[in-house]
Amino acid sequence: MLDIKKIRADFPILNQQVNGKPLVYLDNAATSQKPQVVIDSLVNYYSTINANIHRGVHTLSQLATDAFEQSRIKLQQHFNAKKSHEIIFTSGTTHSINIVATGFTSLLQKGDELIVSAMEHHSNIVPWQMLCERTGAILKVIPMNQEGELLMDEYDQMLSNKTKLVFVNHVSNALGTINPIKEIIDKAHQVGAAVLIDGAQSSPHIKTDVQALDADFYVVSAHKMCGPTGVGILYGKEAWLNKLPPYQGGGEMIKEVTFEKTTYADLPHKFEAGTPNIAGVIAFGTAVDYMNSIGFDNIAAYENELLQYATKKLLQIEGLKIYGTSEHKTSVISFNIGEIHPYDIGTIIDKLGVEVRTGHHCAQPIMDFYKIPGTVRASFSFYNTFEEVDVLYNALIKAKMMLS
Ligand code: C6P
Repeated sequence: MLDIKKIRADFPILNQQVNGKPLVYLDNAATSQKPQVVIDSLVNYYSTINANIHRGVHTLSQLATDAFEQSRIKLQQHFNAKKSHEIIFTSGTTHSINIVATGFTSLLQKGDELIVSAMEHHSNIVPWQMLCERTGAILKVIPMNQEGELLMDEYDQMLSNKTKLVFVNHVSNALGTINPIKEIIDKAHQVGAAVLIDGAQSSPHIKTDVQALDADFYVVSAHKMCGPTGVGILYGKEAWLNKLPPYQGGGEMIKEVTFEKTTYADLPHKFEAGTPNIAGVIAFGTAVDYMNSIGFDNIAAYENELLQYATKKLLQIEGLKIYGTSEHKTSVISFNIGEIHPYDIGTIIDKLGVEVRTGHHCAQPIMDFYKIPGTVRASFSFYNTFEEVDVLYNALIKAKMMLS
């Protein structure tokens, strides 16, 4: 199906040793590795067309602007947005959510209700809590079960004509659960609420059609999709983006400035004040092309095989408990072994070349739910191999022996 050997050759970082052992990179949910074409795209921009965009009549500026805008089209096509100006370039998911949360300040009243899920990353909790503090709106939480699945009946009960906004992740970073976002969106729309979907963890695994979903906002970080850090998108329906005020004032987001009154530029520039991450945006387009050349169906099928194999293998370790056991999940395994602290496991297996994330994964409410300090999280990408799962397994056996 996928030629993994060939794919791995695209990622220069994978071919190295860490602590004297071959690198086994299983922290893809934190950030993915970058193929050579993406690295080349960054270098080519700086070595051949580096100039500020939308500003100059000179040739370099026009070449840079064309490449930047070409990337917007690529992102529009990838997520099937109706219009290219519905794609706003941001510094990442966190920035995108803050644009929307801040923008809603003037659109809410005291007593309005907002709904979040129990399995969100802090980025999709804190900006909304700040919004509630500013406006007097009330935050309600869709609970989850032990498997790490949302209780949809409870969601149904929460919705009312007071509900103004619902924000949930498409995929949980700490559990891997794929949430039923189409149902969540449709039900919210029935009561007139807008929906923001945090696509940070779905975008590396699932090709999303924002029009088919009917999402009002969909937010993504490039660095989890083989792209560079410091860039992402806010997709918003045109009508919503027109309704929201700009987030930052500055250059490029204006139509006309006088000391008496400033008028704002049209979309997308209204939300893109200042010089953006030009190289990052261009390389994001390259990353999306790269992932599409492999194919999201192929990626999902292969990663699911890896997930099934790794789950079976890891469960052979006595005392290992997996958090997030939904049937619908991406290639993330969050676990603990007995009472051993996740940090200790992470530290030992790092010495064996295995890189995983440990801790609360910026999702403390999930850890509180399970009454644990954190987990060890192994997150797999399409360039990982079955042999690497075996290396992880052996490293965990060793860590368990040393720590028990
Ligand atoms: N999760 C993880 O290890 P930024 O940092 O803005 O690119 O993405 C924030 C974010 C928002 N939502 C979800 C679901 C996420 O997983 C993340 C980032 C990383 O799980 C780093 S904390």
